[in-house]
Amino acid sequence: MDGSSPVAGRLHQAALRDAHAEGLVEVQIVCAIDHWDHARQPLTRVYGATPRYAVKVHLFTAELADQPETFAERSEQMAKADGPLQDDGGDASKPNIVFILTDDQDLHMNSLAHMPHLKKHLLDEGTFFQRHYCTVALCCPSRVNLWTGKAAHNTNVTDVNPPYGGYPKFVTQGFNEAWLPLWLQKSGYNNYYTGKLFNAHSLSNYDSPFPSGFTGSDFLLDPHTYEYLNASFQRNQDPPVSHEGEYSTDVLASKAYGFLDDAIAAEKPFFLTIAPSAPHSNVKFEQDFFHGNVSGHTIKTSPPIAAERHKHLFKDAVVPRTPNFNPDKPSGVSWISELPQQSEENIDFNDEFYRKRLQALQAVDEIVEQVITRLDKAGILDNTYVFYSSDNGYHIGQHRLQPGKECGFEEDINVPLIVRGPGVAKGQVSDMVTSHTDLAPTFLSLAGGRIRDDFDGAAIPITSTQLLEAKETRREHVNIEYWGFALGEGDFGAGFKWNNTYKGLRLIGDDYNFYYSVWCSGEHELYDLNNDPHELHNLYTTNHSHPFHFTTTVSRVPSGSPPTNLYHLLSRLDSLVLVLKTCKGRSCTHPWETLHPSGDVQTLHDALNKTFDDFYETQQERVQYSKCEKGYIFESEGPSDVKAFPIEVIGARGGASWSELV
Ligand SMILES: [Ca+2]
Repeated sequence: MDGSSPVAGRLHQAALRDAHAEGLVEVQIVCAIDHWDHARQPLTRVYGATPRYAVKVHLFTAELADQPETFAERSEQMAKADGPLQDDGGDASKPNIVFILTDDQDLHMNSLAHMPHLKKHLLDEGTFFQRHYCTVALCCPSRVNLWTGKAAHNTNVTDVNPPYGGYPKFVTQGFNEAWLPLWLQKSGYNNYYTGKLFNAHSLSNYDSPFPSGFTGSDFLLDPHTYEYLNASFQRNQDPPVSHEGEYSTDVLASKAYGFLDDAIAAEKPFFLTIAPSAPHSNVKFEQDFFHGNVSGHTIKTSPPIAAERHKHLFKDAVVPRTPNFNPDKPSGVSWISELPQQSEENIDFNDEFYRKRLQALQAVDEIVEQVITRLDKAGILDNTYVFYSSDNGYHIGQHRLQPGKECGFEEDINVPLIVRGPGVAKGQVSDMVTSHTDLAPTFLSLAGGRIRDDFDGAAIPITSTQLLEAKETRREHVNIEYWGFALGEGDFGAGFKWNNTYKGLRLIGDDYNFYYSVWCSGEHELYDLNNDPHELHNLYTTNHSHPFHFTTTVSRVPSGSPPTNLYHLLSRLDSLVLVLKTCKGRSCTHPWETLHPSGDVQTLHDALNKTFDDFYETQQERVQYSKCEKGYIFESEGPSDVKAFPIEVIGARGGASWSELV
């Protein structure tokens, strides 16, 4: 092996040992940072997962590889010497970022197909990430997850209201001093935000304290956040202003354009978030709701209200009649499996609810058009990334559910993510598995900021080059979490369902596509979405010795992976949830490494090797709760100790050679 040649690809602990054994004295590695999936942890801690920059790492002696502290110190010196990973002041050449974040917008009921401006300016001009997920299908926990880059079990903001969530909980958890706007400021960005920030951010607590990190802000405030014709906005450090009688999304649009003008005039890179409440239900709260009386009597939900100019649209639109729409047989587990089939009157009401959501989205679609037009007119469109997403998804009628979210079904967790900007492929669809936990690292990467050690996600490869490079190494899982209530919205909603506490796992490979969940009630779900895309057949309820055959919907991949059975499969999925339910940092992005520190296992197929049967099936504890809680109470969430597979049992490299590893 030529020690002076660049080596690209996987860097492996075992490979480093081999390099040492071969007497290698210098390795020069030049690769995009997303290739560091298999690198030693010290390297990742130093460099983060910033895909924009290529880095050079010199290992002057192979011995350094076995001395993590020295290794990290040396690497850090080089990171400083390399320069671009350092935070800096305002650099006008840095890209601007506009983030349009809607509330409760679905991906699975075709809302995007009813937004022509979004199609023209974002889908046709950018990349659509069709496997993007929120990790908590509820507004506030999802937004805190998104703005901190941390899993909900690490933010411990798991509800919309105190004691387990809401803006006050965000503050007491210390995140007003540790979140994306502050990190972007450190990278020289002006930050602007208009719209909904968090739930329970209200007329009474908007200034205690003010959200930190903004050059300009104009927030929608509770209790009027979801009243389309009675919104209250609160600008910078001014008192709140009522906009009763005006259309909320239009008020928000004018504020967004004002901030865009300010941002352009400042001649500094900027990050502008536009967060309308559309297409969320129109909600009226009674005062008691905010004083702990959370019930169907203190919250009144009704369909969203459209702007007058859009009320005539989509007269024939109905909720897509997918196989899981109001099915003849109940589906799901827990309270979902007890739902009655919906009556014609109920379905008619829900179809009208659906039409009003599409209508309410039209004012958002106009914002998309205006933002692009204004960026173009200012001559900065080519240096601006535009992101479009929703805090969580939405269901109407699937699995007999009334309008709402809070479930682990695809309708609720698989949300739109569209990105356009420099280097982003136009009109492309990516099947990369990504989540809201990745957005803070993504934005910070684009801003040239230093990736934090405690991020539970990793920057999303967004350019065509990055996507290509990440294809073989990007992870396959999303960690889904939920605590507390589910709320059926609308006239037939029947209020709150408690004990909606569960942990879920989405796992997607070339020939598998699973959703696995464990509920606080002890119930489980396993759906094979390649064969059951609408999640109607819970495989967990069938005999676990039943064989399982892998199949693929990807034409380039032949089917025919070795058959296994449900017992083998479930033990691996459950163990992955055991890791993810308390993961921090790298163990969230690389959970297989916690189970297999040698690095030999990177995918479900690797883990299904028979060598590991006893490890997964008898040694590892199963995920289970001791009690259903309304928030994250660690003591009620059962076993959390993860056993690691000992390295020496199968040898350091699992039989792979140096050449296979690099
Ligand atoms: Ca929401």
